[in-house]
Amino acid sequence: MAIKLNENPALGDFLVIDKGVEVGGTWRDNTYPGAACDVPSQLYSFSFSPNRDWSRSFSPQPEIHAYMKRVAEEAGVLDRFRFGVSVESAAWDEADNVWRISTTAGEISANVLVTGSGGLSEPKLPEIDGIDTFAGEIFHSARWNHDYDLTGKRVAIIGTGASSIQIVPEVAKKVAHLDVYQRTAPWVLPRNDRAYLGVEKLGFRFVPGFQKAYRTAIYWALESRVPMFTGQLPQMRIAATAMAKRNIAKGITDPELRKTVTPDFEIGCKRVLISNAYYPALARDNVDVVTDGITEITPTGLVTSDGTIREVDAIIVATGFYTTDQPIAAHVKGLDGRTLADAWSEHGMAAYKGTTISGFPNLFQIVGPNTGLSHSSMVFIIESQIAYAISALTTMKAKHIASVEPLRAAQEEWNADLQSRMQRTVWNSGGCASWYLDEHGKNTILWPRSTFKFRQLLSTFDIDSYVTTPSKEQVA
Ligand code: N01
Repeated sequence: MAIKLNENPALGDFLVIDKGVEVGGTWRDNTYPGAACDVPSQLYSFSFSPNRDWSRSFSPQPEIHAYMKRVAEEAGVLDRFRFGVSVESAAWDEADNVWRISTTAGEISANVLVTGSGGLSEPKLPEIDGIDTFAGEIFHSARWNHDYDLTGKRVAIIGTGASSIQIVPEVAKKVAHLDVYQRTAPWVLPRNDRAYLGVEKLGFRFVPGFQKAYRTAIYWALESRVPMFTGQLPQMRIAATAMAKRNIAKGITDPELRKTVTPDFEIGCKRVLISNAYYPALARDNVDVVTDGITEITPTGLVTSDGTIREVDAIIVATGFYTTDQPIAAHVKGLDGRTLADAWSEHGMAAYKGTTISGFPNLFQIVGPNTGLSHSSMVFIIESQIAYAISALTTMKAKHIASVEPLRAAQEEWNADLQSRMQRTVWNSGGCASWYLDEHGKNTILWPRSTFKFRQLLSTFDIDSYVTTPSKEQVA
């Protein structure tokens, strides 16, 4: 967003507030051993800034973070960032058509507010009795304590999601013993990860069009999987399930353990994970998979429902993030002083085109409600939303408009269509609980159509779907 605003100076001045110490978001915060992207590298980069230097087909976290820092630096936008500053509140001032924003570094006002605060940014800790009393080392996967050496320690990891399955193989190699607390077994497909060949790297760098063609091929390969999730081609799930079961059989020989890690819901219902190292790690002598629920944590260990106490030196909490209750929502106040959290309290998160929200003029959300993907790169969605916001700002400038707010009817129509499509997706009907569903069982996270449809629907700012206020000079 900063780069695109910088490319359009006529749209006005801008400032980026980030509570972190540098750019990178999730790739700055998630530094756990084994952290890597499960979306192919070529697609996990900005279309306007291809990375010729990816070392592998799936990039490790340090490379992605370095790429992001380089892109921001080369675009010359870093001096617009204020790092280490948090937004405490942002309130829409209807009289002056500005956002009044309180930050930990003082007050500012802005005509337009864009939130890029992330869908998976606020760690969610499990509510387990006694967790605060644990006397050993305990940290969340997204707040890894690199000062604590796990070598030779007895360790527990809670959770078996995307973060955990990347952590387990790395940690298992160095600890004395690892207990993996599995509440729900995930489906895990093989990861076709490999180092790029020298000839490919040369191609990316020197052959015009090669990298773009490579990226396009990956885009369509991933896009072809949409019908598997959205219900048009559920048969695709049969092949995927068989592949996942082969992955279990390849990594684990013990029939009991194979059974323990075989999920009992339809593939795709939760995020499909990819790893070649996870199952072999679970099969190691120094690793146990624990499926009895954790009832209590004592100062020295974890107690499960069967009464067993397992003593450990450290607990890794890989229990995910606040997702359907967006952390920034309590801090953003729109018309009549209503917060986003208030607006969403009854029926869950909802927006127009995942980006703008009725009752919240001049607010744009990057990665807003129902923009998430389970099959492709979020960078594609993010770029679509940024283009939409830039188109809105351009329209506002050209037409001397001070504020835009989506019509309630337009927002309702958008969400009614979206939720009716959602009914036949595997996320809603596949027999699992996941972070895609809110407390009412409503999927307010994912986009239930193709990504090219999303891009098409957001290709230009559709002012007819908005309530607009003319700017003061226009009125005068
Ligand atoms: O979190 P999760 P994550 N007691 O919410 C379990 C992205 N990501 O950090 O399934 C016991 O998926 C919970 O169990 P259950 C990606 O989009 C991407 O792993 O709810 N267990 C689950 O097993 C991903 O989907 C990459 O029954 C408890 C786990 O904790 C998203 O981030 C890498 C529990 C949480 O899994 C989140 O992944 C990593 C409790 N009280 C992450 N509470 C890439 O490669 C929760 N659990 C790009």
